[in-house]
Amino acid sequence: MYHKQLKPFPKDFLWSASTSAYQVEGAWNEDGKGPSTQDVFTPPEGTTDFKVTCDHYHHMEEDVRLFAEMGLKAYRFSIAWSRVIPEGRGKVNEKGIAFYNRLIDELLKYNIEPIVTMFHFDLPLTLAKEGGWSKRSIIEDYKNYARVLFENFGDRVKYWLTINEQNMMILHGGLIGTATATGLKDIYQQNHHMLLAQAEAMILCHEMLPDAKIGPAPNISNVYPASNKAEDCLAAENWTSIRNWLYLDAAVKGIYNPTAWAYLKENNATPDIEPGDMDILKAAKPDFIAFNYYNSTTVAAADPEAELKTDKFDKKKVVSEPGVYQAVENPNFAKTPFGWEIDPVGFRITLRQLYDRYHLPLIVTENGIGLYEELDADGKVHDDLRIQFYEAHIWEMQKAITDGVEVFGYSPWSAIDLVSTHEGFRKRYGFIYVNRDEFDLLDMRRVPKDSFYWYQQLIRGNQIPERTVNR
Ligand code: BGP
Repeated sequence: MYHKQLKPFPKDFLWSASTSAYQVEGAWNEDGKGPSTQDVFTPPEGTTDFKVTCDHYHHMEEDVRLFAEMGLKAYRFSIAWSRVIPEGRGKVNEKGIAFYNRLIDELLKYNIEPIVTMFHFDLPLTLAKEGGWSKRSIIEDYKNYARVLFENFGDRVKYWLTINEQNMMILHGGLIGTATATGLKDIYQQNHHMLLAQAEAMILCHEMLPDAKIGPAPNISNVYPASNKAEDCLAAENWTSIRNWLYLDAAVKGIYNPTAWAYLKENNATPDIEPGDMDILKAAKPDFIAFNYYNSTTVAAADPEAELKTDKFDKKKVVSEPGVYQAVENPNFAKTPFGWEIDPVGFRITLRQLYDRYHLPLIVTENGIGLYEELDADGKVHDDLRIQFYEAHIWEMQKAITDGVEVFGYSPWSAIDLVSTHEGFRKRYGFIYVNRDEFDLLDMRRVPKDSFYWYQQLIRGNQIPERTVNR
């Protein structure tokens, strides 16, 4: 739909930026922090680990000062479960609590709203060794962890995100270092436990913090059929249910999506559901949906007799399931230097699909472009591609708002350069450059990129700055 005039962004729109604890903090074994699964994850050869990253733990005040200079209205970060409760359950680490207290206070000093992800890919290793999300007792562990967070930070944190990208952990856990499953049945049992843990946290949050808001944070993307053939359209429906709605139907409506359930049945992978489980899912009501969007997906029908296919670069990533869907490239899109398709219109479509389906306010908790970058001869970083990427996506978000979608915040990835899930420090996402290489830590100097000043201007004016690029 073409609009002659776009609605302005709401006055109190949360212009934000995102990070996650294990990708940004470093200090992996300092001040009583227990190890997490990410601390023992072996990255692909030639890729750095998460032990230091951009050392935000030791640069926190300086980083927050820069976030304030950029004009951020909010900052989305995650709390490392094993920094707060080193073994995942039991003893609380006061120094961990103290760090997040300082971070939250520092943000509030500059009127930056903290948005907290409670769990972002870094399960305490002790729990993982016991079976992690496969064990039902983890629901109680997560609930107790949630209680510790609400007790300690609930007086200042109003926005809570339960679990980052649960769907990516279930679908691509090998790639992002979270997989511990022994098969499809086990992975969907883990998924069921995560859904229950999330539901318990939402219920507890509403009991303990009546003024706070809480919601899930999956990765959602719209799925195109490769052609207008009915079979391709059906494959797109299949994949949409398995990739998107399975997670949100459970989080919002407290039900298992029927198509996804049929897929699980077909694969003998339905989770064991105990009496009362579905009541817990139903009783939990999110206040909003947070979602991460990087790109769309395109799929074709997949012959039931065909073989299951994995990604040519990553054998752990399934890209085709016989009889269900087959991922294909979409020739209509340009790609990032890391091969991710760029689809801003798909972002608008995704926003609309989510709002149409669930009628809940939305916040975008990740969106961004990974680039190879270095300091230019003038000591700066001219990241015009990133500005173009954001401009195009924010423009489409404004169109979605004009379409009637309720969006209350945008938190791109990432506030500052950090370590990517599996492609190291060379894949930079930040508004702020950090002067280190893949393995050489150099001086860790912070240098605002051109996009930093562009975003600053956007936030000040609450609108996309005028530029000469062709929209
Ligand atoms: C999301 C994760 C983030 C982040 C981002 C970019 O899936 O929530 O943790 O890293 O993707 O992905 P990558 O780091 O693989 O480029």
